[in-house]
Amino acid sequence: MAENNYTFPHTIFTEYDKVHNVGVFTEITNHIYTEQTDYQRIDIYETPTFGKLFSLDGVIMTRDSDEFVYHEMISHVPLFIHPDPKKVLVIGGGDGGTVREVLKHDSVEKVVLCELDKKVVEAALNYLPNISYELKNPKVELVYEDGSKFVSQFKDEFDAILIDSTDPTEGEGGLLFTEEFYHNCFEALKENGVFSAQTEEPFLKKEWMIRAYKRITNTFNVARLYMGYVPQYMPGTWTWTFASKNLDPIKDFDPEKVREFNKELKYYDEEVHVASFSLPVFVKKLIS
Ligand code: AAT
Repeated sequence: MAENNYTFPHTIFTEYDKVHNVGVFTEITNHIYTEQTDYQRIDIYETPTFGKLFSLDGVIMTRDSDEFVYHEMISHVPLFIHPDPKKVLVIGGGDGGTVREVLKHDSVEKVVLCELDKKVVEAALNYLPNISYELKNPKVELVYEDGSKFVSQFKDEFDAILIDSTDPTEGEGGLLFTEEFYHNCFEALKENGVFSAQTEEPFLKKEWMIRAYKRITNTFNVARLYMGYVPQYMPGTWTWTFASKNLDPIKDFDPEKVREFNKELKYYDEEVHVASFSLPVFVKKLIS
């Protein structure tokens, strides 16, 4: 008889979706940090398989092993469409992964990061150095407030706005999924402005994906949903929506610019850019 070598791990992290009664779990070797802030509970764990794992209210936000997928896709898809992005606003994303990717574009002179919860930035700086290290870059300005309020004070200010938010059902994330918010982002963008927002996924969260996509479509002249494989977010695929005042994510895309890019990328390239806008049949139906 085959020997069963499996021993149940002593300590496990569980993310449980109470609406659908499904979840994921992973062994943890160390609970590095925990804090209940004014907004949410932050936890950072060490795991043997995925490196550091950062969760908010028990939901995985990012982890070392595969954070590059989400952060590259939310940043490079819009930034390679803009002819010369100089001033970028990131809303949410206090871990710093999106800011790190944005700063790979040498044209960028300033990144404003508007994160609701200062404690997320502090925890990331202390415990997630691989993700957060560019938050100390002098080009970065850190603002701690609700991004939906912050963005409403600008007009024709930014070349790109990236919405790296929690799910709309978590904490204050819902404030970053309203049509009014998307409209204020539109107003805050310059003429050639580009935009990208995380817009949930088509298996468990299709209602929110459709809602977010439709609201962005109602607001911007150009809006296109794109997809990627993001194993850290159950069930494993994710979507973002590219939007702009006039630039098209395919017609205005120059693959040569990506081929000439001299920074290391692990997921995004000129082929992935184009492919990510080719949606599976059921997703096309959902958003049609
Ligand atoms: N970079 C991947 C990590 C995140 S975390 C999203 C961040 O958005 C959190 O730090 C949260 O504090 C911040 N946030 C939430 N609401 C607001 C708001 N109204 N204004 C500014 N920041 C906000 C994204 C994870 C995606 C999860 C997908 N399942």
